[in-house]
Amino acid sequence: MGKTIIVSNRLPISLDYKDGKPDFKTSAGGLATGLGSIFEEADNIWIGWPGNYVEDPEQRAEIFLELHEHKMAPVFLTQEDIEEFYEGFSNETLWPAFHYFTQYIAYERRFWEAYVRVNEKFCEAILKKADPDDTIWVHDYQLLLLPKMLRDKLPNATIAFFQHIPFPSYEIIRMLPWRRPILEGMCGADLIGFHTYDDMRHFLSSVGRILGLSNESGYIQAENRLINVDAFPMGIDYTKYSESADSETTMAVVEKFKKQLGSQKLLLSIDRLDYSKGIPQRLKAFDQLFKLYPEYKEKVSLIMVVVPSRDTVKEYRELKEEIDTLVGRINSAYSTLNWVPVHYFYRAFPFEELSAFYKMSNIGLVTPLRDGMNLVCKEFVASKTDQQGVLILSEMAGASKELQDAILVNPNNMDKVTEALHMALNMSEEEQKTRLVSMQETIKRYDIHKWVKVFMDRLKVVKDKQEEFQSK
Ligand code: GDG
Repeated sequence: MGKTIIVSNRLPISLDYKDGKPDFKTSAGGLATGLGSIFEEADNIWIGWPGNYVEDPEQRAEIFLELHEHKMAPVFLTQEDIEEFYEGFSNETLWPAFHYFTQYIAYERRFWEAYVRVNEKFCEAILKKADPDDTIWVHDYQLLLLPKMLRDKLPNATIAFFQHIPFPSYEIIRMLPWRRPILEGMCGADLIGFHTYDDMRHFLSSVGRILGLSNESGYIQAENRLINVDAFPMGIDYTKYSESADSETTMAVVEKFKKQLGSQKLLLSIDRLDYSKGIPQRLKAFDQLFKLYPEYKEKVSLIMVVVPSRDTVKEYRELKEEIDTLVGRINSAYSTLNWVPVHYFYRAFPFEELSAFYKMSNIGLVTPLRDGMNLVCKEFVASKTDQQGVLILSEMAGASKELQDAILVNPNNMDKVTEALHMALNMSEEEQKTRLVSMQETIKRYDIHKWVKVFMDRLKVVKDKQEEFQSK
């Protein structure tokens, strides 16, 4: 049994410089927490980009050594790689395509060439560390070609792939000039995981129609290999959120915030700046609430956190302007001297403050137009330790498949979102509790640790089947 190598575009760290020396902070994101149990074992390692452009070879060497101490290995990207592979093909071609924003897809040959080049760079970095019997777990859409590149070099390695964003219908995939190498790249893995059954079905249908490979119960037979494809809905670190909600630190922050805010009911929305998140649509539905139900004026506020992201890209800059304008319009129309309808923050908050927002808000408003899973809604539910609160959740988020006790809405249907707000604001305490208890049971049972275990257990089963198949 070899070691496990985790591969993702970004390493789970943030890199700064203090007095000219690299200074790392490990980021406690969901993936890092979940994979922590595997990552910390034996000689397992994590390979990825540290997230900055580092030109100086001496600095690179320092980073290399420092990361080595943390069982990580860096893949360094050049300015060109960052622009063409990361911002280009990953974020301007695959991201919009996979989220059904076909009008935003960039069809640039140089982006594609950079994507191939950087996937090869990752492959080389892995080959320096990998032994033939290692398990390599590749994550997400920036590295779709990597499983095949690795398979060509390490035919017997155990290779898994998990896609964190949606996998769209064949009708979208067929639009991409590079559809074939993309699907072939993914099929280098033994196990391919998605968040939902629909993503999985879309992938199998594309593989069938574009590569001509059929499947039986999620097993694709490709030349001399079996590939298993399935849905593994990702969970959160439930205990971290539920415990934090009741911690002294969080309670103190809640207390402080409440004093500043007053007694109005609070809606909460937290997203990275992205057109897939449906932020303008959400604001319009909120605006309509005051038009249809003026009695909510001065009684309800929206806390809206938008985490800065990709703001070098034109569509994101335009989206930011649209959000700024809408918030300005709503606030200027309804604000009074002691009440503001939208508390809008274009920045990230420390975990304790995020936790306080989850704890103190009455309604979680999570209405993406498209989302692979969406962890914010699960974190909101886990933080409701007093079992009071209502989740309004988009049908287009992967999480909606599990959280059927949320008020589910089509985020494009403004009237329905406004009605959902009205319903949530009037829901009895008893109903809030019934719905939350049911959702909490689900999220607690399928937490991030369970997700990793189920995925890794399946990988073993697939590998055994593979051996059986090849020995026939
Ligand atoms: C992908 C897929 C899929 C947000 N604001 C702050 C903050 N956050 C944290 C949240 C949450 C995370 O960021 C966002 O999680 P999402 O699931 O919404 O989205 P991504 O991780 O960007 O993206 C997505 C996910 O992968 C997992 O597979 O669900 O569909 O797009 O954990 O809490 N954290 C802090 N301050 C903030 O202001 N500290």
